[in-house]
Amino acid sequence: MSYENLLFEVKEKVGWLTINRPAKLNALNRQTLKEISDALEAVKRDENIRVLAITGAGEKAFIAGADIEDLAALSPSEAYLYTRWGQEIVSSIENLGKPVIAAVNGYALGGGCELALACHIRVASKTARFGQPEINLGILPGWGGTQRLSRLVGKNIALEYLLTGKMIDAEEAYRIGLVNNLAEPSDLQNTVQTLANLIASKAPISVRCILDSVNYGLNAPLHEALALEASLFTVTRSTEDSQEGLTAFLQKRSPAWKGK
Ligand code: CO8
Repeated sequence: MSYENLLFEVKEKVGWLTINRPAKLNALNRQTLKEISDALEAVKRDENIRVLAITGAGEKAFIAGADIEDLAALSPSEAYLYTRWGQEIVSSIENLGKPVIAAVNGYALGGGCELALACHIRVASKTARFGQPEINLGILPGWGGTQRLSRLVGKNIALEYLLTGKMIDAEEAYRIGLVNNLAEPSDLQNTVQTLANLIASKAPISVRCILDSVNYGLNAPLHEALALEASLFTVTRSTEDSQEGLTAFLQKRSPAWKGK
């Protein structure tokens, strides 16, 4: 598939989706959002891709937010529909059914921070800067930022950043648990590829069930989440791969996964 504002390549079993509008700091306009949505569908269907990594083109930005020119032209009813559409696309990252890692190579602001928040893991370059500056535009983060940032770093810390619009540098992002890990800018892609390869080497159905257990379980009361976990445990235990994994351990050899 060819895109106007995205680059896509597969390295080993890892898909790399690069937002490619560097002259606009990879801001998300309608065309880019549509292409992200199409690319996610393609990744979901492609059995050769086990993990998706998302990054931004150029050295300056991951994604500097929704395209402000687009936002300025919206009527109130269009704004509602645009917010909901963006939320659906961002949520489809969280619900892709495959692990998604944000390789945050620079500014991750507004909708760019929100997109990173919907990824399952975030690795940032030491030069990355996060933030929800919507307050400075007289709006609010409408692609999940008020919810996912609060759930990830806690209500008090999230509110400080949401209410001030202050940028969060990479060290601070690491300190508050917004990112999993930091890398030197020149080493970011390798770091993410290594992490993604490690996940891609695991039993595929276990990977999927762990994602589902955490994703859906965290939004449920604990007793329901534990019941879900037990059901998914039983799903994994019914796979050929679980028989292989348990046997391989006992035979002191590496397992060979089939994804069955
Ligand atoms: N939208 C459109 N264009 C942008 C954006 C953006 N979000 N960010 C940067 N650009 C453009 C600039 O306009 C400029 O274009 P041009 O060269 O044509 O003038 C180019 O990118 C380079 O940017 P700067 O010259 O500003 O670069 P600096 O290094 O001086 O500054 C900053 C970098 C600090 C990142 C600065 O560009 C900035 O503040 N950008 C805006 C950040 C922002 O406010 N993001 C939040 C946007 S709102 C949002 O994301 C809401 C999400 C929910 C939407 C709900 C839908 C209804």
